[in-house]
Amino acid sequence: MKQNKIAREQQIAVFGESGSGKTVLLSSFYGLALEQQLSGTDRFDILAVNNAQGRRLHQNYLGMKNSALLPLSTHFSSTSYAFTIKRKPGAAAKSKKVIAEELRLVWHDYPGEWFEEEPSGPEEEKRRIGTFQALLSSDVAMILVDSQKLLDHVGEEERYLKSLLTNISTQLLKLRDDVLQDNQPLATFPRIWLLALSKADLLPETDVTSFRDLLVEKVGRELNKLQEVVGTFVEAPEALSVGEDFVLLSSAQFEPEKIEVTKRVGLDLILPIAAMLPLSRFLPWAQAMTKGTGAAKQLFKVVTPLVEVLGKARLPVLMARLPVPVATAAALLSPALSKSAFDFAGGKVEDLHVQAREKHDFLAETLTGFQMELDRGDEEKVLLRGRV
Ligand SMILES: Nc1nc2c(ncn2[C@@H]2O[C@H](COP(=O)(O)OP(=O)(O)OP(=O)(O)O)[C@@H](O)[C@H]2O)c(=O)[nH]1
Ligand SMILES: [Mg+2]
Repeated sequence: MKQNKIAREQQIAVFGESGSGKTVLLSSFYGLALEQQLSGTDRFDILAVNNAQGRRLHQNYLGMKNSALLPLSTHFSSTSYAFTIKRKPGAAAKSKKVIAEELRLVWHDYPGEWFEEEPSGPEEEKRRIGTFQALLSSDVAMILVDSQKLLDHVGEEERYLKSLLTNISTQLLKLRDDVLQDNQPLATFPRIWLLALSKADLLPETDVTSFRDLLVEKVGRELNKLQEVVGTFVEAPEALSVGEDFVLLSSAQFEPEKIEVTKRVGLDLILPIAAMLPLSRFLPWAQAMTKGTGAAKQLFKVVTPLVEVLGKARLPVLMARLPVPVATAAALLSPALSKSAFDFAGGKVEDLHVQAREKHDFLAETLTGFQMELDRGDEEKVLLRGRV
């Protein structure tokens, strides 16, 4: 059980320059979760594993909400925040397997200045390498594109966008030798790199399609370069999606002397993105790989616990839009998930969600809820998935 619990941990690494909104995003996410305003928090609690960290985020949030105070820039130190997603106490728990029902999210916050400045000494350099190793053990990475910077560069957006992406590629390359041991590519590394427009409230006319178009038009080459750089880190670089998924984010509406924390965009998508994108991508990738390689094993390791939760009947519904034969892929995962199970036709995520709730199957209810949230994000043009 313990092993399952840990395997259901999803990590997200958020990359962005200093001032791009990383800490505000994390603080709003947590504050809204505590106030049960985040989607799904009527059913589950999101709790910081470390109380002191949780209190600091909550304090940031309350400062914004009540006094229009902004968190301080994250200098020198980096921190990983772990959250557990737990069924609410009192919500019908059929069994006592409460611990096994947890999901976990680890969110890496780090000082954006690290992408822009050289380390101040050997100790800081060591800390940076350690942080990058932690960041890079995530399955999903998100690069923040700052709306404020786009506004500051109207008509010459490519200058800002090029420097943002080039800096990330350059920093990754610089750290490559320290992160890779003996130049061996890694099985575990973020394979999904989304681009997120932060402070999207500043660009109300921009929907996710125009955000994607802007990036492809202005910095298509730099995105290809980033993909190439990321590819040098990983085993099986064909199993990567860099710059294929896009999302809009706004942590609050910032008005003079008032921060309206209830007006936000995309925050409800963060958990679903961290949990569900790896599931829908990794399975077909793993299937295409030679069985038994480190990368294939790692991909299976990430998705197996989720597949187990969803069960054989639910999987094809969630993955119906995948171009590959899911049945074969899933059969590789577990002999129990035999092909015949995947002949299950029709059915909707919504129906499965209701069924899971009726059965008090917390994890299945949560994961199908996440999938519905992603679909809603598509419809509202806040999320654009390269492959669904
Ligand atoms: N309009 C708007 N402004 C935002 C939003 N999020 C952050 N900001 C502004 O951007 C500033 C910087 O945000 P932070 O979250 O501290 O930035 P950071 O990425 O953590 O920066 P470092 O810690 O220096 O790496 C905030 O003080 C706000 O003024 C948002 O969603 N909308
Ligand atoms: Mg910060």
